[in-house]
Amino acid sequence: MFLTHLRDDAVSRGGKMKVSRVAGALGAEVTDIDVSASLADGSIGVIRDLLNEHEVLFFRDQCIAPSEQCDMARLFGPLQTHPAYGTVDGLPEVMLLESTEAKPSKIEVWHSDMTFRQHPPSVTVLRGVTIPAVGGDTLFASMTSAYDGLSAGMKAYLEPLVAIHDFSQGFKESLAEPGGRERLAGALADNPPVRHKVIQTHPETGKKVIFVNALFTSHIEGVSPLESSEVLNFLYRHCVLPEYTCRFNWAVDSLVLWDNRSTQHKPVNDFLPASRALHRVVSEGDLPY
Ligand SMILES: O=C(O)CCC(=O)C(=O)O
Ligand SMILES: [Fe+2]
Repeated sequence: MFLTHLRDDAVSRGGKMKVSRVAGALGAEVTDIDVSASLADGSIGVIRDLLNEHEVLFFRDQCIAPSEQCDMARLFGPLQTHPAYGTVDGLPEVMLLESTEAKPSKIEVWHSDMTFRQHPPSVTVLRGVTIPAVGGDTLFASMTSAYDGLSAGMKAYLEPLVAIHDFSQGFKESLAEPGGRERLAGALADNPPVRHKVIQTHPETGKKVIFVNALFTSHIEGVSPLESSEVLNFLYRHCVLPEYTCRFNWAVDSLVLWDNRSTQHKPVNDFLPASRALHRVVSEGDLPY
């Protein structure tokens, strides 16, 4: 059963849109909205507040063109491109995330997107294009709730720490493929390791979040390798306790928006040999601090 609460202000500002919270920590399903029409009449702006409140938003039956998906992502900032993913013809900002029996997804671990950049995306917009009959859900976790669940002593310990995030760690399987290093040479050269604070403050909500992830974070600066790996492993396990998560079951034309600064996500790769494909657009909003 979904826990349902409707926000009167959101309903009045966004037409007859309904917002239903799906889990305790994060996530809301938004219904009775036509994203394409709302983009045209400007009423989509209400989505920004909803995203700050719920951290990930789920829409159904939104048959929008890739260019409209770009328009939606642009509400949150300029679009970013990705150095390694394939894209839709003529639209370099629309990444194609495809998993087939011959080429299964390499995304296995919890992460937030592109933290190997000094300015990672603020918001990701993902649309279901080919969806398996069973499986292929995406899991989400709230880094706000995970931060709130730390002890005062652990919060104080983590506060001054800085972690290194590294493209080459996140793409190590691709780099190890025959010809991988050559194919990704430009991406490697353009994306040297970057530093991000372990605990960050969300620029819009002012809430603190945990900002390390198992895909891209290589180590914590200034502590021993053992301390770094043990602290990171604790955080990776803590961040995805079931109480901090929610789960989305895709259909074709489902549309999901998440705040990449305050959440992590993970695809559940349980659908092979079926295929699955999604279109992804990311935007560069304000940085956490
Ligand atoms: O395939 C998914 O469910 C999520 C893939 C992913 O990590 C992303 O779109 O950033
Ligand atoms: Fe991702």
